[in-house]
Amino acid sequence: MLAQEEGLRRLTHEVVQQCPVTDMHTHLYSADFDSLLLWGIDELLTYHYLIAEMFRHSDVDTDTFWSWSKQEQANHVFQTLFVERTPISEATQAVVGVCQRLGMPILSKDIDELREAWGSRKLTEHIDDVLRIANVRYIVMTNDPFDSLEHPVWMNEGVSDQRFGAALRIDSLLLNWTFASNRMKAQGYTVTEQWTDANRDSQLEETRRFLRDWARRMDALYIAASLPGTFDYPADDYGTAVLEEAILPVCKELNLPLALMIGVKRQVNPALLLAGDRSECADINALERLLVRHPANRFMVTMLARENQHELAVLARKFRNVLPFGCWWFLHIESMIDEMTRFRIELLGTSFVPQHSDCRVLEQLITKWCYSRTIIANALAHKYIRLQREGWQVERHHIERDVDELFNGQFWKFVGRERKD
Ligand code: RAT
Ligand code: ZN
Repeated sequence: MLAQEEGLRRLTHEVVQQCPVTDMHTHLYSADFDSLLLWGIDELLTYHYLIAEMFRHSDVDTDTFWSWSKQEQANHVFQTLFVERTPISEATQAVVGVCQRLGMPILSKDIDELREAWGSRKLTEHIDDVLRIANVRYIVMTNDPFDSLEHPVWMNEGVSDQRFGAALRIDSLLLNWTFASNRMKAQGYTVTEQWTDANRDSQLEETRRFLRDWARRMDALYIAASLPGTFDYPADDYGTAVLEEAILPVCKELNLPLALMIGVKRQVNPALLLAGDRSECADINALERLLVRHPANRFMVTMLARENQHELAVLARKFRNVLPFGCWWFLHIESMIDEMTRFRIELLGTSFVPQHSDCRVLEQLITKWCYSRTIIANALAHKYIRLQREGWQVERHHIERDVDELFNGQFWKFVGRERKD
């Protein structure tokens, strides 16, 4: 590589590292939510991505494992994946990276030493430190209106930390009406488990009222649902009615995008609990029909199967009301982020959101973003060098503008809100 090109590559990495990011989908909470905010070594080690990997090596019976305390589970994961083996998978490497960057003694391979080191951290300062090291400026949570643990916050002062925003998550409204209707009923909405011709309109009216109330209460940035790969649209079921006649109208009325996370097959191995889901390929035609029929709605879309990624990027070229985002879950690995980011840039320029962290444990922000930034910078540098070879002069402010658009601008423009800087 010519010295000038090496300079451009280094400049790109520098800009990408320095640009604070908006993390548009996480499972993190602000400290207002008390025990819902997960942090520390025991939570890091019992992350469900690691638990699935531990079960591949260990003979421990699943019921026995789940009967253990969190600390005992963490001990077993640590022993299996970090002491008896080399932590080379994406999820295990991330724990090593978190410890190194926070100055925690991972090399001692002594979990009690790690616990002790974490024990000296004060949560409020720790949150500041993690966000500073990860260079994350804003975190979008995933907020479940049916989770009673969240209610004390929403029914009182709301979120006090301005770096955290809400996303109203409503999977069960589309996938499990029995559960959703009973929870809605308990909150005072007049709905029933059974759909009949006679109650259809009032069920939908109450669902709209429920969505409006919660979107306003949370000041939600968007409404979100994750869906199976078998998602079909339109379908002759209550799900399509709820989508078309409740969710999409409320999104339009409140000017909110709908985030669809498509391609998860839940509980293929229920014995693994949260770790028991897998990815499944979806039919992109369902999404296409949704976009065709609802041009006045905005959709943020991520898909879980690798097979769906290229066609999603192509579809996004045809519909500006869709914003592809992130490399989700099993795609949040070095090789997939690299592949997806490259062809997304090639097909979409800067009109997508390259990554979200999906963190469940606070400290994961550090490595999930650090690794993603490096891969994204590599992909961008490659494009800038090629562009320069074509005769274009690439300057620092161009790179800054592009990276800011990818890391912040696309999201805030799409949600139609003022940026939180
Ligand atoms: O990535 C995850 O942790 C998954 O368990 C899911 O939560 C997924 O990201 C989702 O939002 O449904
Ligand atoms: Zn998620």
